[in-house]
Amino acid sequence: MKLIVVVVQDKDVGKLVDSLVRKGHQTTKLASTGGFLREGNTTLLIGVTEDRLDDAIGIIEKTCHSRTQMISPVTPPPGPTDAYMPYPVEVRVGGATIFVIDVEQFKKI
Ligand code: 2BA
Repeated sequence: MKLIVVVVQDKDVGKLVDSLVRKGHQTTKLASTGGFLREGNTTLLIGVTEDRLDDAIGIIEKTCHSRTQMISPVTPPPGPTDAYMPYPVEVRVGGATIFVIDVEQFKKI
């Protein structure tokens, strides 16, 4: 048994959960916040048997898209600030950040 922990953009999550459930994968959806952008994203927990792992990851790969986002630095850099000109920086936010963890025990009571 494996546990997939996947961080995805909110824009992709509806379609992703639909596709996973349609293929019989059970999921738990958690609201999360990225440490860098400090914006909402979604973390899914997906428990799968090993023979179904590739199928679940394939669905994630097919459904989640990376996008670029502009962010404006709000904090001036350390040191003299006279010449500080905050300008937007482009950040590429991934389609999905996937962790696969071995599950020692799985029980439903
Ligand atoms: P955030 O932490 O909000 O990061 C959003 C995007 O900002 C990242 O996309 C990356 O392109 C960029 N970024 C993050 N830290 C950066 C830094 N120190 N300098 C420059 N750019 C930086 P992704 O890498 O696709 O990550 C998307 C979200 O997945 C992250 O949102 C975070 O919530 C989660 N994540 C990514 N890597 C993780 C990790 N190793 N552990 C836990 N969560 C992770």
